[in-house]
Amino acid sequence: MKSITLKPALLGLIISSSVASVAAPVFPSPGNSRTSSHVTHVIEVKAKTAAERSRIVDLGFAIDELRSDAVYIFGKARDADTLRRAGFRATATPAKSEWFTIPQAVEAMAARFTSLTEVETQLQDLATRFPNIVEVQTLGRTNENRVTKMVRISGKSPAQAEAAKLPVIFYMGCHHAREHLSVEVPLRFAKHLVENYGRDADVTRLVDSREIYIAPIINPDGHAYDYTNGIRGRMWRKNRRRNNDGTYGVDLNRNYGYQWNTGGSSSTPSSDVYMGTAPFSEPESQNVRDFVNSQPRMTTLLSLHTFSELILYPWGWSNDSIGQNGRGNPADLPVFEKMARDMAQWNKYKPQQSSDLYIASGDTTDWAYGEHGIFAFTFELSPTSMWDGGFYPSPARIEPVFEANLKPLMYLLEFSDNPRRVLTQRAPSFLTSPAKRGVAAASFSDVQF
Ligand code: 0X9
Ligand code: ZN
Repeated sequence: MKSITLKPALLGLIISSSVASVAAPVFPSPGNSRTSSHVTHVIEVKAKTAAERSRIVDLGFAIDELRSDAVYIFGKARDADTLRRAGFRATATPAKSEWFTIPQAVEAMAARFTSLTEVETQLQDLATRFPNIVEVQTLGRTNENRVTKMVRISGKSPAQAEAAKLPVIFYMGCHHAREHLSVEVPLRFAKHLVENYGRDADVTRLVDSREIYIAPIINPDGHAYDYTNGIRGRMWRKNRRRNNDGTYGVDLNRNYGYQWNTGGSSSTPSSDVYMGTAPFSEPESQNVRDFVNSQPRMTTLLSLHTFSELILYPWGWSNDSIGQNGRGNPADLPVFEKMARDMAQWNKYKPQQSSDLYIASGDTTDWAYGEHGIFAFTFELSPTSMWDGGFYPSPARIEPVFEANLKPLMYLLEFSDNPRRVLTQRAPSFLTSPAKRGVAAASFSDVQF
C-alpha cells in the first residue's frame, strides 16, 4: 500500500539478480486448494481516496499495495468480478512467479531470510552468550501448539526493574506470515542491543534503564507455513486457525479487542482480513494481550509489518483523531505526530494516521493505545512495491532496511521512559549526529530536528 512511482530499471535488476540465484520456482496451479493456491492473480482496483480504500477492505480484501490512483490486491481472478459488482474498476492479471520467490542466498551471499527454528536458536544463543542481560521467555502457545518465543533484554533483574519502576517497551514482528523482513529487523535489533552492551555508552545506558521485550514472530504457525522450503513463499497472511467452513486463518491484525468488528475487517472466514469469531479469539493475539496486560509499566510498543514504508499511529478503526469524541487523550496526538515525524527523518518512511491508509478495526496498535494508553506504532517496512520485491525482497535488502530503522527503534527506546517529553526535549546526540555506530556519546547535543 503506497503511493510511489515505480523504478523499473532498478526493479528489473533486483528481481532478475535474486531470482536467477535459485531454482526456477514452481508457480502454484490455480485450483480449489484453499491454502497454497489462494493467490493466482493480482487485482488492480482504481481507487483514489481513503474512503474508497476503506470500502475495498470492507469487502474483505487486504490491500497489498497502494498508489495514488489504484490499489493492488493478491487474490484470484474472481475477486475482480466481486469488486466490479461493487462498482469499482478492477482488472485481474496473472501473478508473477517471482512474487512468490523468497530470493534466498546462494553460497556466496551472506544474507538470507531466517527460518522459525533459526530465529528460536538465535534468540537462545543470545541468552547463552549474554545470560546477565538476556532471557528467553515464552509468550504463549499457538493454534498449532507451537511455543512463541521472545527475549527480555535488560541490565536489571525483574525484581530490580520492578523496584526501580523501569519503563517497558515491546517490539513485535510477523503478525502477518509472509512479512519476513518484519522478523529480520527485530532479530537484528536484539543482537545489536546485546552485542553493544558494555561497548556503546547509549546502548548500555538504555539497556540498564529499560526492560526491553522483543518477539520477532508473533505468528509462528503462519511463518512456518509460508516459509516452507525457504525458497518459495505461499503468500500467506493470516494465522493457521482451522475455520468452521474448512478454510484456514484469522487475520491477527483484525482480531484485537478494541473496536473489533467496526469496519475494515471481514466476517467471511476465507477472507484475508477475517476478524475471527470474537475479539481475541486467537491464541496468538491472546498471547500479546495477556503479556501487555501483565506489564503496567509498558509505555511504548512497535508492531513491525511490511510493506510500503510507512509509520502509522492510531486510530486505524476511525477517521477521528486521537482525543476526538472522547476516545484517547487529545494531548497524546501531538506526541504521536512528533514521534512519527522524528522517526521518519531516518527511515524516510511516510508518517500518518493508520486510517489515512484505510479504516481497519481490531489492529494491535489501536488496542494497545485504546486499552492501555501505550504509545503504539505500526511500521510498514520496505519495499514500496510488489514490483520491487513486495513481501519477498532480496535478502540483500535485510541489512540496509535494518540500518535504516535502527535509529527509529533506538529513538523509541530512548523516549520510552516518558514519550511525552519528545515535545519539550531534544533527541540525544547519538541519534541526531552522524557519529559512527558504536561510538555514540552519552551527552545531549544541541542538534534539533
Ligand atoms: O492491514 C494491515 O493489517 C496493515 N497493513 S499490512 O499490509 N501489513 O497488512 C496496516 C494496519 C494499519 N492499521 C489500520 N489501517 N487500522
Ligand atoms: Zn502486515
